[in-house]
Amino acid sequence: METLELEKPTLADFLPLNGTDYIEMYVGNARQSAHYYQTAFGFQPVAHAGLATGLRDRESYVVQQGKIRLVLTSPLHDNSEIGRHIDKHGDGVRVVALWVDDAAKAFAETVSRGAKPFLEPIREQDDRGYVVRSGIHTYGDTVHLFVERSAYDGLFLPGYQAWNPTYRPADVGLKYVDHMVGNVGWNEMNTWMQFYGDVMGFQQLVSFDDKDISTDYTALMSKVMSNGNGRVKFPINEPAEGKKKSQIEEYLDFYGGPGIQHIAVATDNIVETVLSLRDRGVEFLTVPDAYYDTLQSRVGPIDEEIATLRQLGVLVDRDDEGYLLQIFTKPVCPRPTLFFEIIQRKGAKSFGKGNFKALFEAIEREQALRGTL
Ligand code: TYF
Ligand code: FE
Repeated sequence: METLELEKPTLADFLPLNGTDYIEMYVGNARQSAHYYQTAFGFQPVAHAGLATGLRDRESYVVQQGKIRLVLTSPLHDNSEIGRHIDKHGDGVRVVALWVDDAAKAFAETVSRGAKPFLEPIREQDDRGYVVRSGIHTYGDTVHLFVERSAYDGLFLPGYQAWNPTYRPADVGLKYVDHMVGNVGWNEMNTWMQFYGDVMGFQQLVSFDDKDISTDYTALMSKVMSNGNGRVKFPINEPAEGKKKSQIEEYLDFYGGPGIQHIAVATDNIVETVLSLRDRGVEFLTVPDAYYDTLQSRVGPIDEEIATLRQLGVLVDRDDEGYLLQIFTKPVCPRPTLFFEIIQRKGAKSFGKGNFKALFEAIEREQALRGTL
């Protein structure tokens, strides 16, 4: 069973965060990516910036579902910072933007604690008010922007115009970003735990059953950092030696270094959400049938029909406070790098790590049945 505790008593929060503001991905074809997130994932069109708004170097589309805002950005010329990011990483997350009340203070507090500056506080304005943004580097080529928007009531940011296509597939019930996971290099997990602790004032969410996590099963190590109010949670993975090549090492090889591995988005009806996503062509990791044979005894009574979860491949895990349901998409790009997790929490505050062991054991039971173990 997992129980989460803050490691230290909460100190005065020098970096208060209201939540995730947006996630910006650098992609080869922002127009087609935006169409994909509309069509497959049910994101709604919001705003656009590019040649039509006077930009010369990039084109961006903003789509939103619940509180989840994605920005898809492509370069308009060669030799650009965006193009180099795509060449190195493939499509991937460049910016994890955090919503703050004071972007200048967020910058000053984090830089004074050792953050590498990415963007000095800058105020951008249009007829809907102004936004202040600032930013710092984190692992790999990933950056955090701090977005202050209390004096702004426009659609997204100054410089963007409304994007109002008639094509608007329905949403699929996605509500908010639950967590975003970073993969870092061999033995780098503690460095980045310290970064989120010392530089950003996060604390570790400690869980009892992941004592030096399930390396027997998964060849990775993972710890979770959370900001003070719990609205921003960043699990961090590093590879470990195992029987097979670590999936984290594979990510690092294909991504060309550390970066965002998955974006976990919450729903309050995972069965309906996953049914819609499957209808629209989103592909999920398959789960060995044997996983469901022991599910009831592992997690106890749950509201959902196990037959339904089995049919969809939804996973379940329990901790001291409740349970959670989760499912993972296949990577959303050619490289085995970025994927999405759909999660529904029913009290549980953990991340489903019991599923590593349960999945591993299910695979072994099936191998034993086939006589290949
Ligand atoms: O964010 C996390 O740490 C979890 C990790 O079957 C995870 O999503 C990965 C696979 C799995 C259960 C949990
Ligand atoms: Fe996750």
